[in-house]
Amino acid sequence: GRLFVNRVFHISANKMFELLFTDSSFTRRFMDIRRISNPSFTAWEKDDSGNEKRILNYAITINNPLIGKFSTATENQTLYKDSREGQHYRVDAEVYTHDVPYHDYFYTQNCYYIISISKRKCRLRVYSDVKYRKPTWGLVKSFITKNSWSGIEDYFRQLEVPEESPEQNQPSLSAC
Ligand code: YK8
Repeated sequence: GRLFVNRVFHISANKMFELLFTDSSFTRRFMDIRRISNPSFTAWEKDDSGNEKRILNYAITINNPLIGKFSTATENQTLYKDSREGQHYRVDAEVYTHDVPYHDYFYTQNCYYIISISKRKCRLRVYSDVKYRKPTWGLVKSFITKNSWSGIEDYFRQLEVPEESPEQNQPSLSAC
């Protein structure tokens, strides 16, 4: 995946997890700012492997003149069991956008890492990748990747303001 966010925040790891991955009025306002509407969440539920899963459905406003203004989306999130409350969390999210061209060809995978630095500080890292669900022609593939990357970049830009260790804030390629 590609590293889109790598930043230190002045809140605890616990708080960051709460803000991003629980259903609260704060989270709903946060989504609102991120142009996400009509969210519905299932609760976190343990599966057979011991990881926890939940499903989100929502509508997003899209900033791309090639596509319609809205799309519904489904996001499948997995909280890995090796996460330690207050210490580190890893959540993978598969985002399916249902109303964009070629929607049945691809989805986006986002990996979120929250790492505690101190009582009131944590680092957030987010890696994204475009994944293909079936064989896709070169031309279509480059069309999808190009539009996906620019959309994801646009979306995460607001979180990518360098604050500390600026040398680590450059987007780069790395394993997800
Ligand atoms: C989540 C990735 C691609 C998609 C979009 C699709 C272009 C289709 C290209 C055609 C619109 C909230 C994005 C950006 C919509 C928003 C998604 C969000 C930001 C013409 C071939 C939604 C994180 C997330 C992941 C993937 C994003 C989509 O929390 O370009």
